[in-house]
Amino acid sequence: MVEKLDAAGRAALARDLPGWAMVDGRDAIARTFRFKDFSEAWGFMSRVALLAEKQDHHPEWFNVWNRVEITLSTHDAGGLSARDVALAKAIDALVA
Ligand code: H2B
Repeated sequence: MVEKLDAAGRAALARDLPGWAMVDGRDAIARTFRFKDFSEAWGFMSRVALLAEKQDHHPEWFNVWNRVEITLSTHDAGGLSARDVALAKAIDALVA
């Protein structure tokens, strides 16, 4: 079982992951990414997929053309954990 993020971890979210927001009604964070076109969006998704496999932690996501919406939550924890924070930071680094 994976531990849920503690109060300090949650307080750090706004500071460390300013592009991400809490999802209404769920213990999850989400961010929307926009690209020039589908090819750029798909390239980004491919890089995220490799990160996800490396971290054994996988996004919930939705893509329409140049837009990629990513939601992160830890199913094994029933909510946010440090794994979501680590993946979100790695995803942010792809677009930094
Ligand atoms: N991804 C996410 N988002 N949450 C999980 O709890 C999770 C995962 N668990 N990827 C991993 C895979 C688990 O199912 C495997 C067996 O390690």
